[in-house]
Amino acid sequence: MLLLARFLIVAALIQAVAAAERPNVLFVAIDDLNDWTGFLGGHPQAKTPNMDRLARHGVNFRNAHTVAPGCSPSRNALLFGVQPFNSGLYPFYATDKIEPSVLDQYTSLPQFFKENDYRTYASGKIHHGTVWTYENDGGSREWTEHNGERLASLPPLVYEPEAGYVQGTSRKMAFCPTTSPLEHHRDYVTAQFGVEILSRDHDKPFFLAVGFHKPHLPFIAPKRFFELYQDGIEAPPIKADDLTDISWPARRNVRLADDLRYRKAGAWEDVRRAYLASISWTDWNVGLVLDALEASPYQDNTIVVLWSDHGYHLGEKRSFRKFSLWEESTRVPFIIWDARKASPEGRHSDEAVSLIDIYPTLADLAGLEKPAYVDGASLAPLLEDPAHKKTSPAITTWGRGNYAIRTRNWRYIRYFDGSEELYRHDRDPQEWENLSGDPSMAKQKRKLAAWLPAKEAPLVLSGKELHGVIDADLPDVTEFRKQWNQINAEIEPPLE
Ligand SMILES: [Ca+2]
Ligand SMILES: [Ca+2]
Repeated sequence: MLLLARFLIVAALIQAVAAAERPNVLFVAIDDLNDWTGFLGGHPQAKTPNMDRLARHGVNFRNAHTVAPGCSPSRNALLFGVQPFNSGLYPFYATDKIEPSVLDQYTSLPQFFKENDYRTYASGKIHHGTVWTYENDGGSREWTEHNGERLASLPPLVYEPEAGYVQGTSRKMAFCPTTSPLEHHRDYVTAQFGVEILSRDHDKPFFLAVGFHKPHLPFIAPKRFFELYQDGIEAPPIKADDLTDISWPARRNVRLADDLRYRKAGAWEDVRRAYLASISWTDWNVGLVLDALEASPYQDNTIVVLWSDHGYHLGEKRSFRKFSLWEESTRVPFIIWDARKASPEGRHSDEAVSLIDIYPTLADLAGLEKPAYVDGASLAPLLEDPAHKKTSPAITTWGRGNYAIRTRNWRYIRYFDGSEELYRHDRDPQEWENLSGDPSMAKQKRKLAAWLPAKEAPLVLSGKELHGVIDADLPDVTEFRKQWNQINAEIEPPLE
């Protein structure tokens, strides 16, 4: 009996020590950042010294992909740890309007840490919409008050077809410097919140989420970040007739009207400059938080994970923004730095990984058991040894029935109607030549297609918002084809 009691005391002590030594998590979310960073090299002029430093310290996942190329489905998948084809959360949602029975099946990542005796804090954009699971939800909620941008002095300039820069009513399409004080920028306020949390004494491990809104539209940033890009801005490689070898559901993911508008206004260079300025501004804010971590007592016991919710097109495939199953949309910056372990600088992995892996990875690194339903796999073996080979691909979903399978060297896309694309990255990094019709590729295609989801959850209807896709639930292409050929008439002959 005495022995048992002693055993139980020792076991409880071991558990308490394990809890006390649990790592903190600094969770840095970025909105709409593609590979135009120093550490991914997607644009030769991009200046991101702070994120580059983090990438050197940690493991830089250079072939990382979003779960879904839109803010809402990407974040729902990442934060609830469930693939869209398992949850039915394919398009955008007003998260607070989703039938509670749907989300009750899942434990959001911050909630998971909270239930495991962490303090949880958040500022800025983490979920797309409201899901409150943080310590600072109650009380003053002071941080949420800063979510609106107070940019009184922002010139309301937008691009309009033919007119170029005009006075506009919508600020969403603004591409210009701001002149307001730093404190009026919500990303600065978000960073300051992170800095403040890192300066506190914590009695428990913490999960601190800081979510930056930039470089999401409007592309606005303080003037000094525009001044970093005064030279001519290099255009990404674009193939003129790139869209002739893909299907109509694929073309639906192109933003042809935006491309035409910027061509006519001669505006693409300004748009790209403003995007780069917004990236450097984001990087500067990330740097404030990283500096605070490095100056804090938590530096040696914190896991930093930095990710963007999806990539971005800036004219490639005649498209703008995200919402596609191609590399520009799916590839994301993704870095994990587990500061508990001394590691050589500059480690990276080129294995295809997915943001769905974040949940199981963080649970694993914190020594916690993930909920049974959680999709993805822990990346701990790759953090231990970045040369580790992975067998499973990264899967991206865009509408029910539309999937991209990305491996180290291949991208295979299949749309709900059976149409396909196949790209080989060592020879065609821009994904220009669709090889899916090549008979010699049949075996390769079969191998990749074996990873397509075997089952698809039905679309969740409650709370559904933007559903801008042609998929198994919105399959009709007739109207879209007509629109496309109208918009495109000046540039190309009609496509069948
Ligand atoms: Ca986004
Ligand atoms: Ca093509």
